[in-house]
Amino acid sequence: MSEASTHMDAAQNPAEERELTDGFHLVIDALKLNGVETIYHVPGIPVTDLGRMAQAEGIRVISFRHEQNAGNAAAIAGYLTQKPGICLTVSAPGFLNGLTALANATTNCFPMILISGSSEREIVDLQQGDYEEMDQLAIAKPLCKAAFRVLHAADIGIAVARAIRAAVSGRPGGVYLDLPAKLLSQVMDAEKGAQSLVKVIDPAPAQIPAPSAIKRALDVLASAKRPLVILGKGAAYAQVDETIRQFIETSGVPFLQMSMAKGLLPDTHAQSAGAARSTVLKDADVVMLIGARLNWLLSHGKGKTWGDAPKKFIQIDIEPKEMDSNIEIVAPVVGDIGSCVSALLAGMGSNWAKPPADWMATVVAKRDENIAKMAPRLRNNNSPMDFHGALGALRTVVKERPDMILINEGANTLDLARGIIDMYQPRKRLDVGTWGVMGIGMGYAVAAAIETGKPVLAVEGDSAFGFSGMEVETICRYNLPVCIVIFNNSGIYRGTDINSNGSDPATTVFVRDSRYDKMMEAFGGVGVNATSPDELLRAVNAAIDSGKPTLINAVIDPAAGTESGRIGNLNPQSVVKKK
Ligand SMILES: Cc1ncc(C[n+]2csc(CCOP(=O)(O)OP(=O)(O)O)c2C)c(N)n1
Ligand SMILES: [Mg+2]
Repeated sequence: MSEASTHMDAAQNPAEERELTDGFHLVIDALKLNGVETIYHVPGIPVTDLGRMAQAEGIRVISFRHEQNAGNAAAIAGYLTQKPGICLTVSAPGFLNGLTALANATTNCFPMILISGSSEREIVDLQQGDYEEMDQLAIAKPLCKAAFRVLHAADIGIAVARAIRAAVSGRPGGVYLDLPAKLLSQVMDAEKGAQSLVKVIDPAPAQIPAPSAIKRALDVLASAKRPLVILGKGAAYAQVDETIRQFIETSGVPFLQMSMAKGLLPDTHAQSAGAARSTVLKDADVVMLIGARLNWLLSHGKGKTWGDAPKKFIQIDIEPKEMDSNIEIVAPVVGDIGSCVSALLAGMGSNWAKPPADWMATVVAKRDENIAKMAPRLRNNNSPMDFHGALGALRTVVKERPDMILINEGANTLDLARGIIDMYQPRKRLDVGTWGVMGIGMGYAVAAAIETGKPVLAVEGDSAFGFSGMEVETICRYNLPVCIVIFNNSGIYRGTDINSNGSDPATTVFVRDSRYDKMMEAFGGVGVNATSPDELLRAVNAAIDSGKPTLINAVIDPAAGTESGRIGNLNPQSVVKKK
């Protein structure tokens, strides 16, 4: 086209003289302005071009095989970085697939934003049967911290800002952002569009605890004869590792770390009561919870687990409603973990009296006794392996490579790994979290590798792995340094159940002698079949040294596990069940 004709076209259509932008670009610009570097995604109508354009504009867009895994990746990215992880999905079914991850993120207090495309509002609201019709906003609302829909391109900037602030401020959680298809192609003046964007200032403001609450907490702590501190993943999320270490060491109090808090202080720390859990829960007289909730994982703060000795609870949490959720909290401290722990530390001064020496001595004696009892079981080289032998090998690998990220899901595979594998650095253990949900494995593995650049070891029950297993292709496609170890005991809990009525296999058993390692080979990764702890150890070390995507099929005795791992007591019992 000649210059003259271009000029003439523009004259006939004055809109072309202005620079224009559209919904697609405003979403991308708003995310970039707020430091979003990665989007976890599955393409399709109406967001395929949004993903493409985001990639073209320099955002890393990781394309998954299922939205639940993309959502889990976004959630754990949020946990690791304190910035909301972004998951981008298509409408209705894609949205619902991502929603499980959003709900799980909210339950675990991970900041995440699920952005889903949606169908034509007018048709959806009249229920006239649009392509992938669904009132997504209404469905998302009860399952997340906040949910927003944007109808005008000029509102995209403020909507993204609100979503970010809602996700990370106060107690973090999931946020849903609904983008109808029409919005993405809406056009507006580029300059006005740029002016409409909002960079969120101080997205998670410090929340300073009241001095009186700090004094009350310290008075209770000082009065204790057998104090205990419990660190939860909220404490790990806060990234104030050094302040927490100073607080623990100045206080002289033994501590327990909840599953994902393991490694906040090394599990081998002199004050760690990890291997004396049941003793300290029963015998402590004052318990200080830091970023840990008194939910089912701590038996709601009452009952047999906590023994008969009267107890006082101090709780530090950013969410005031957490206090007294299950039992009375005598010293609630509301604020962000960093501000609260700093204030406690300042209030303790330099002459803080450590708890009576006989308490720490009792804890240490019990802990060391339990560790010594366990040691020989971890050194067995049985084939097929039992859980202890296999985990003994992995324990060594983690000890030698403390900055590696460990992902863990399953039942026996989870509960035993949690107890056996010591962690040495904060935020290195990522697992099933508050819900005990299966299916986080590969999503977490992908995001952990991408967000941290560290090698990832995913220790997976064979059932647990199945929930997200197709993402081994994603791991190979992006060539991520992920080593998956599948504890293959041919089933859920065990591989030995028998159906008492008919020829179908029992509900908890899988195909015997299956070879998950072949799945990895199908996509160009390395597959290994390991039948002894020694073989397993060698294979994991080789995988991590090479940085190549690797899947190790660890052959575990099908009879080795127990029903539901360590939480079999939660199963309801039938009085009429035939034995
Ligand atoms: C989404 C979801 N579905 C089902 C369950 C119930 N569940 C708990 S553990 C588990 C699998 C346990 O088997 P496996 O991963 O092989 O571990 P193992 O005990 O055999 O080591 C299942 C299905 C769950 N926790 N989450
Ligand atoms: Mg299993």
